[in-house]
Amino acid sequence: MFEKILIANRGEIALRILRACRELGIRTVAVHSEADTEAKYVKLADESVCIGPAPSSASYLNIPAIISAAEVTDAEAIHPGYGFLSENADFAERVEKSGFTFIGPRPETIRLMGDKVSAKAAMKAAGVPCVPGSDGALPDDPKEIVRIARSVGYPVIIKAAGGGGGRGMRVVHTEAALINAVQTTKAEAQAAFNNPSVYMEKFLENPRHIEIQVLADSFKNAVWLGERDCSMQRRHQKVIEEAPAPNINRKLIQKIGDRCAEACRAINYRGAGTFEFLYENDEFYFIEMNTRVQVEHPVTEMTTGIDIVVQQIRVAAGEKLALRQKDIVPKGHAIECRINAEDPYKFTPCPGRIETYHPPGGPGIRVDSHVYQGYTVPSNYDSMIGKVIAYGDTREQAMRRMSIALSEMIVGGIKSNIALHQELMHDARFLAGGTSIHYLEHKLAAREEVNKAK
Ligand code: MV4
Repeated sequence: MFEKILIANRGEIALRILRACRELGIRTVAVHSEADTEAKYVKLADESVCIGPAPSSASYLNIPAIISAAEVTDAEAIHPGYGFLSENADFAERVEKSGFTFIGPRPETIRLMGDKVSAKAAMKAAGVPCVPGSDGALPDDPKEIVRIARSVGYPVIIKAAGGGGGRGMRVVHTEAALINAVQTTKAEAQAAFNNPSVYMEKFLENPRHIEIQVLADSFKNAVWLGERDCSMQRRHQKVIEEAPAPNINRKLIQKIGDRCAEACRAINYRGAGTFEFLYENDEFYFIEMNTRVQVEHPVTEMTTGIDIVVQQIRVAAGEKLALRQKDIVPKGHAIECRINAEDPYKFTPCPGRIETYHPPGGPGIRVDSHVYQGYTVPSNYDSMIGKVIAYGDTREQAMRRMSIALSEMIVGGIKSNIALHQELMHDARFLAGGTSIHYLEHKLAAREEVNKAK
């Protein structure tokens, strides 16, 4: 096992990784920007190194500074967390070339999944069901593009190979709009990702976002840890996640989960990963794979009892997975609310000093947060200040416990989205389970209409 790990991230996930290291008896190095000097995980880490000024481009994305920090502190491995450099294949490669272990998949795997065209081709070949569409990147010939769209059937969606997570996509409803849309998406893709390659899929009008968590070691052992429903989102930012996904046939999920684990073995996947699917009319369609630990990993930890971050570190250190698929039997229900420093209905970020802070507690409540009373939320990074996770025997109990937790929670001095979460815990359609990716935006738009009329 490693003796020392450098945590190349900030905020709640830096603290989460630090806790996993503690449990494994591994010493920690926190790297931080000038804006994060007072952060809790920086104080808790065995060592800390300031790697640059507040903007992430100069600190958390500063590859030479992070590698130098690992060199001067004698760290053996680097955990990238989520966001920042976590899915940057060049970073993973430079970490390994400098003699450190990157806690994540091999750089080639990150590259394969980073290109959404190659990711889809690999998953299709491995037997994972994908959204019907073009076989690979679209050709240049407009006649060919028209022919492909006719065979897929309108509406279609044009997506950038270098995109993902909602960036670089365009829906096309008619043949008249097709070629222009492809040209525009290509130009945008070239500008944003330095890669003009685009592909086409059937556009699914009202799907749910369901994802499968996997874990794999370097010896072709792979397991899946159940699914998460992340449909409650706004502008591609997830707001609430839960496990298991309500109102879906268990046999169907079993089949898809087994396919994901099989695909991991097929591509020799290593580490934690997530297969993202759209789910509509009782069918699953793969769209993308994430090669990192995700914000919402705790709901899976609560339902499986497996520490995903500890497992990431173990397999990166070259251990064999000790988990067997038959022993992974998710139990109960978990739900996570992302707590953001923002206006609960206008969504404008609200950084600043937390004057009062009272986190919730009680049976089944977990709080993953790095903040404390007197902490100042910096304006340089995203607005998430923590996550409340509620576990229960049933979905109803988990939601009830979440509602109690939210009612106890006080974050004073700055605005937070706690009130929005509390409203959602009592939303009849959400309580029924199975709302689509468009539900929250439609609800908020309807709310706006009512407010205008008043
Ligand atoms: C889609 C889609 C409908 N049909 N693909 C957006 C994020 C990226 N991961 C893929 N996305 C979508 N791809 C097809 N063929 C709708 C979305 C989408 C979406 C997906 C997941 C979660 C939230 C979303 C919000 C808007 C659109």
